[in-house]
Amino acid sequence: MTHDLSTERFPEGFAWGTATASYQIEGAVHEDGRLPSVWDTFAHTPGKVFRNQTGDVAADHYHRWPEDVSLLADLGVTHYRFSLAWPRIQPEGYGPVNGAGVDFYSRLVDSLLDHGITPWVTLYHWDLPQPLEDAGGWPRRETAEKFAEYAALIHQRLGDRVRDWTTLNEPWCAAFLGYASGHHAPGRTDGAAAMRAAHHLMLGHGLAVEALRDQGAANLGLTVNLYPVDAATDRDADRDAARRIDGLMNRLFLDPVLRGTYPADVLKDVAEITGTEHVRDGDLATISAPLDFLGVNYYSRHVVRAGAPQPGPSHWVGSSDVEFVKRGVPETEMGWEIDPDGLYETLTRLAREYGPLPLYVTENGAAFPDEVTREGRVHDENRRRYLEEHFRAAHRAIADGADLRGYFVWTLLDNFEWAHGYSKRFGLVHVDFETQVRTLKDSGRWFSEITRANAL
Ligand code: PNW
Repeated sequence: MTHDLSTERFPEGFAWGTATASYQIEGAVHEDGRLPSVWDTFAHTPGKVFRNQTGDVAADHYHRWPEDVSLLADLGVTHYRFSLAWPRIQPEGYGPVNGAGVDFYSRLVDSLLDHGITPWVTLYHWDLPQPLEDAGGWPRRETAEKFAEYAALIHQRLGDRVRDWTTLNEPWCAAFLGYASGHHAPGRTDGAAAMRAAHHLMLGHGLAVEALRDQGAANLGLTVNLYPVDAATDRDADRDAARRIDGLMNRLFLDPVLRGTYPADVLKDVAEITGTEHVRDGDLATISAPLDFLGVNYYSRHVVRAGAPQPGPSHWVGSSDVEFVKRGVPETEMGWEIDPDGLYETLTRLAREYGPLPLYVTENGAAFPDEVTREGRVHDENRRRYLEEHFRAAHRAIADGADLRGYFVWTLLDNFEWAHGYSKRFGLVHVDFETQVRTLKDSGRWFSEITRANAL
């Protein structure tokens, strides 16, 4: 299906939003019964995060949420994607609901609805309750079952007002940064454990979808982070490196959900590291239960070549030899090359290879080192241009058949950027972490024109 779009209009009813994650913005880690997640433990372990910074206070959203909802209203968004902190809702990861924790999200949802903003809830954005990690974490099958119980419990409390649910954010990061390279919490460095974690994350997704469908949930999806992967040269070895990275990054998550199979070539690549004993009969049927949409987080492209295997932990399980090549194009502060065509390729590839499926860009954005001027402005033309180029790429993808229904900018507020602490600023709103003063950046002002016009 192709849409008849004039050059700058988006389809009628297109969702425009911003996205956030609980641990990155909330702070208030000890309040109202919340217990530690793996990210509290990790951030408080010396040497894991830039300058040993933590999410203890973050952007203090737990206390400042009314102001943040006003900012969303200023931005003119139709939707707001945020995640729930599992350790607020079930502090130990199992057992009864913590009412005070649920109340926080319940008030937030009510306020969003009062402002005409649709709440778009992510159930898991990496803050696993620490007791579940102590019991084995995602490499252990029971964690998937616990996740589905949590999903069912919170849906009972919010499902009367929240219609749109995403199970997991970026299972690739949770599995491979968390358990293989150890760059993210819980910081384990065991490739076999990471492969089991990947499967149990997908199983948790499937079990949660089953549980929410039983309760009549309307709009269910999964968010994955995807990259086009190119070989640096036509050499066979480099093309094979591209196949392997595409396998681990993209197909290992897309195929089970959208095709009900694991990519055979990836299982073969990792066979010496781990078998498939942890994949039980029926798991893939659970994982591939039909979805209402796929969420795509897009930041950059990978260009790779084969090299020599590297000693030490790698998040590329079985492919530590692969080298990531820079092409010399402009980068964001993360060192990620700016590549809007990659978003077009990602969205059209999904439509072409995985069939018709409603898509949402659930994250896209850029880190740049922003400063507030004496006049109280943040002139972030680089971020504005980054967003405009990516919006244009998305628009082209729609014109060429991708069923893209919405776009969430990462992110509303400058926040705790995981292992980079507060050193990377992705927000449309600047946060002074000394005073917690919020300042709408120029990119945010510009975005508010886009959301209102539904056009570029
Ligand atoms: C995503 N990588 O994380 C997350 O969903 C956000 O919480 C995060 O703030 C945002 O992107 C910006 O980083 C990623 O190393 C973290 O490839 C790391 C990677 C990709 C995504």
